[in-house]
Amino acid sequence: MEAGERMDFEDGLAILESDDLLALGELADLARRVRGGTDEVYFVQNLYVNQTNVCRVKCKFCAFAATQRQPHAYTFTAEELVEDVLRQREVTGFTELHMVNGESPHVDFAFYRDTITALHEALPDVHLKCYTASEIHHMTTLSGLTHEEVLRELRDRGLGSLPGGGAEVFAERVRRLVAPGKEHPDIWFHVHDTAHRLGIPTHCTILYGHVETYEERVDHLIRLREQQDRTGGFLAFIPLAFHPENTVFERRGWRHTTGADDLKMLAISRLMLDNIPNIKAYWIMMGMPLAAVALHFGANDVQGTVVREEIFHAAGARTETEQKVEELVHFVREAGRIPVQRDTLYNELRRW
Ligand code: V47
Repeated sequence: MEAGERMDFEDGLAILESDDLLALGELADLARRVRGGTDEVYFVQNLYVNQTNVCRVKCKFCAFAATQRQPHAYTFTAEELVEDVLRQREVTGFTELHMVNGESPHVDFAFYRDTITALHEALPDVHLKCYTASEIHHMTTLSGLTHEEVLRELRDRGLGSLPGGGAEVFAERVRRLVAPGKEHPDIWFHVHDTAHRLGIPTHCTILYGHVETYEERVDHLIRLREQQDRTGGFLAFIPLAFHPENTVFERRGWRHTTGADDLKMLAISRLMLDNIPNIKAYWIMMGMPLAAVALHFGANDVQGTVVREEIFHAAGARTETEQKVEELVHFVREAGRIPVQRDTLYNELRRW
């Protein structure tokens, strides 16, 4: 690794099979530094919103989705969404709007196009990080447009980047078990490939801690690394730990991932993804104390202020949903690192 050699599949497997957690942390931290990383840790001031939880896909890991007929189903119009976001803007500043939704079969492409137009008009300075690759693909099935046509149209109306969800685990065996209604992984990659070629940066994720094997985790990381070699448009990687509550897996007696597995996942991400500059310790998922440790296991970003979060909290997350800027600053300092507030594209806004 110090010689700059790329880790291969067997190396990845050996890392996941290792019990020496502290050595892995040290190795991942070293890899981060060897590739130019410093003591800086990034965060962004952002707001999470979900415009609809209505979803056709029925992924077994998801506790957020609803069918149109369920009493808790909701779909906000573009006007309602803008009104809500503007109200929130009076309470807290944010430079990024992060939006992920269900794949509602009851809307059309105009719904998405008009939403981006309205958000951009209302908040011209806010970066719109909206719609996973799965949602972009859903828009093509609703409209008959291609991925490129959908992305161009949304970009021209103000879309800034795509969040990294929908990746889950790329191995077909796993997808068939946990998300049989979801698009094929090749489609997920085609959306990101197209976005990168259109100058739209994106994020990427893995959802781990359910039915996947270590081999399938490593395969997932290698596929992302190969995509990044081709187009270079991934800004960051975020490992997402599976939360079982209110899913069928809870009824099967499944538990949350352990802290050790979360740290291992971050370390292997840093070690294998040598071409993705930023690895996020997602505090919503792991809580602040473990996220502080994660900063010594290869992570260099703690996502952001968030404010409201539904997907993980529907599935049993007990973490807060908001961290104030001062809290994030304090937290990064306590971990022995330098807090840097960034915009979505990792430009430095303020150093604390
Ligand atoms: O694809 C759903 C995950 C994703 C559960 O780009 C779950 O910065 C754990 O896109 N337990 C959607 N995970 C959210 C998403 C996202 C999240 C955080 C950061 C970013 C980013 C993007 O949420 C889904 C799925 O992988 N998810 N249900 C669950 N029960």
